[in-house]
Parts: sequence; C-alpha cells; structure tokens
Amino acid sequence: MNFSRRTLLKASAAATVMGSVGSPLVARAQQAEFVYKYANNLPDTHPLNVRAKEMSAAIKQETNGRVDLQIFPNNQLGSDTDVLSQIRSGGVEFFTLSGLILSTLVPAASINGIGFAFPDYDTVWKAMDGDLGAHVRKEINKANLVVMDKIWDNGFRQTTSSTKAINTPEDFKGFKIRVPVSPLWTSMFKAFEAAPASINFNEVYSALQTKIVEGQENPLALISTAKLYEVQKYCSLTNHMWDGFWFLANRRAWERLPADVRTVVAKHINAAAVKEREDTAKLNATTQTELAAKGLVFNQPKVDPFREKLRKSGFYAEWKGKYGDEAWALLEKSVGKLA
Ligand code: X2X
Repeated sequence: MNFSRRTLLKASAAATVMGSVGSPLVARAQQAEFVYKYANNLPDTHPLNVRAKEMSAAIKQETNGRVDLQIFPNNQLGSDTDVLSQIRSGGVEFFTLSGLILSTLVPAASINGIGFAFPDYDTVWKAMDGDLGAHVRKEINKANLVVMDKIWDNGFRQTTSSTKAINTPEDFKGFKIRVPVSPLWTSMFKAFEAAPASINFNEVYSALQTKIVEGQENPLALISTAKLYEVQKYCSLTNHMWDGFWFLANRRAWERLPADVRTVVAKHINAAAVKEREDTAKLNATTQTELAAKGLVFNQPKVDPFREKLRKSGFYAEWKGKYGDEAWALLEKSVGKLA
C-alpha cells in the first residue's frame, strides 16, 4: 500500500489529535521509540500468547505508543537454542524460556525441574515466588540477562507415546523419548534407562510423526495446543516434573528504556504472568476429556516406584552435588527431603 505525501501528512495530523490508541499505522510507527521483539516457542493459541497479546497492548497504551512489543510465537525467530544466542547478542529483546533449557547457560536454572519434586501448584508458587526463585534469578542476572520476577507456567509434565502406555519405571527401559535440550532432562530419562533424544520443540511434531522417537513429555495444555495428540496414541499421567518459562530481556535493550518506562513494562509483564498461570493451570486440568475425545488413551501410573528408581539410581544425590548445598537446601525447604 503506497501512502502519498498528502495522506501521510493527514495521518500524522490525525494521530496527534487521537493520541496513541488506534492511531493510524504510520503515526504509531513514528511514536514507537522502542520496537522490541518478544520470541517464544509456544503455539499462538496457548494461554501464554493470549496473555502476551494483552500485555503488549497494555504496554503500548500506558507508554502512549512509545513501546511496541512485537510478539513472535511458535519458534518463528528460530529454535530455543537459536533464540537463546539471539537474546544474548541483542538479536531479540525479549524471550521466554524454560529454566531447564536456560540451564545450558545458567546451571542453577533447571532446579525446579528435579523429578517429582513439586507435589502441587501451591508448593510451586511458594518456591518460585520465594527464596528458590530469587536464587535462580540472581544466577540468571550473573549471566548478564535481565529476568522478570514472575515465572510463567508451562505445567506438570506427562508422558505420551505412539507405542505403549508407561505404567512402571520398567516401561521406560529403552524407550525412545524426545526431551528438550537440557542436561537435567537427559539425565533423568537416562536414570530411567530410557533412550532420550535432545530435540528442540519446533521439531517435535515431525520427530514423532516420522517415528524418530516413540514419545515425548509435556503438560496437557501443550499436547493440546501443539496438536501432539495427532501423532501420539497413549498419555501416561506421570506428572514427573513441573516446568515454567522465565521472561528474559537482553540487558542492553532493557537499559536503553528510560527507568519510568521499564517500571511500566515490568509491571505489565509480571501481571500477565499471573493471569497466564491461572489460565494454564485451568487448561491443564480440563484438557484430558478433550484429548481423550480426540483418541488419546490415558493411564494413571503409581508415582512412588518412579521416584524410588531415581533415588536408587543416585539421580537426586548427583544433582544435589551439581546445584550445591545452598540451592538444594532452598529446594528441600519448599518440597521436603528428596535425596
Ligand atoms: O520444549 C518443550 O517441550 C517445552 C515447549 O515444554 C519447553 O519449552 C520446555
């Protein structure tokens, strides 16, 4: 669409009168001093992106159009591994990433993913909004990334498969399972004597479809919104891990924002995280019926034998040694004795 000079002048005059809300495209572009990209790996329909859109609009509104936070869902700007290097270089300004994948850069960030650590969401939020979360954010800051206070929810992870249900730890023996690119995920499924394959989320659907792997593990909200039920037959409610997304910012880009603008941006990001937590927990709790109707066969294995297998394999002792006594004590303060 070509704007003639006359149209441009008319549009910018109108925008001056209308202010930032609903301003013509041209005027809004002129007013957006800061056009920042926010990348994530989730489908557009996932509650994280639904709330992110509201967040972006609220930020634009309260900054009078000065900040235009552009959302790129579904790995549009690259895989998690690619975008992690872009957030560090400034190729993107914002990125939500699981602490377990971030742990390739910040080892402490995977601690919330320790197998069977969290019994429920109350315990998760007390820990992640309390001392354990503060410890992880301190470590993330040391890696020269900015991290928002409130972690976003991914959920409690379940195991899907195209070949069999997982009822006991023995069923994991030799099981070709996709895991995200993270030392903790690989370590846990090796402790189950499975055959974990590290694959970025943007390649999971095709890896399952072509049977490169038999299964994967994710919360029900993602099994639904990423349509993984189309290429999986069984869903075993192993509930083996809680996982969340830290909202990260490139430090130089963050510090380019004036202090008052930073306060507004952080306020809306953290408020969106709290709303997304409610949405995602609700979706995780209600999606099983919808997924069963789409053909997924559910089973509910007893969890204690899996936890016992991890204990006997030395998994908890190994990771206690990796995180160190301070971080492990913060985890056990929230969830009780593990190792
Ligand atoms: O990669 C996954 O499985 C996902 C989408 O759950 C994460 O980002 C960890």
